[in-house]
Amino acid sequence: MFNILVSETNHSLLNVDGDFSQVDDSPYWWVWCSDGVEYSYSFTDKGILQAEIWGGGDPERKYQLATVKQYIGHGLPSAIMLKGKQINLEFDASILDINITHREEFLRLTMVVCVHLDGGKRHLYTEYDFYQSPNCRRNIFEGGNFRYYVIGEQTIEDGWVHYEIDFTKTFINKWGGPTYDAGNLQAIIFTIELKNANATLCFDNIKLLGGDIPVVS
Ligand SMILES: [Ca+2]
Repeated sequence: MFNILVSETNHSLLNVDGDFSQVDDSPYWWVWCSDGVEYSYSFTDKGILQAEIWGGGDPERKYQLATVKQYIGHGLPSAIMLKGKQINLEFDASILDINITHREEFLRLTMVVCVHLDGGKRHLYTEYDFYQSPNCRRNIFEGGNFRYYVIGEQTIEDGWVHYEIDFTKTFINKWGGPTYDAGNLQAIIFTIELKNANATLCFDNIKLLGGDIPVVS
């Protein structure tokens, strides 16, 4: 288990339906995939996203995307200003299937947190990878509006794996405190990046937890 969580007692749950217990989960979870990606999903008492693409797709792109996300007003509250807050993120993930037999494969399974700056003019993506394929590991670099952590090397055999992330600490490590204080959390996004690959990802018990940072006087 990846755990760099600060133990906090005053935190409250910020997101709705992280356990997929609603009769209709669609008001809280949104599925989006790149053109050319074949995909299917189901929301029962958990979320399942299956995605695949073989050949085709945009030759200029290293990979395509399949995503399931909660965003402001859609599973998340209407605003989450980061300044003065400590935020933790927890989730359970299970990889049901992977096929990366193609020589030109690319596959990455990651939980992404999107933060907006300047009223949405800039989007910063902090990504927590729990699976990277061999070609992905060779071809992944930080830069621009994207930083990442490797929080696991999960396999199908692992079954359900629980992750706990201190979002505040990990964000500040990558982007700095002033950027944190200027940001607002916009979305949490289960993401499959893929090319010439197939993956089926299962997820449950996603908890975005926030509390006030105690003021030291
Ligand atoms: Ca559940």
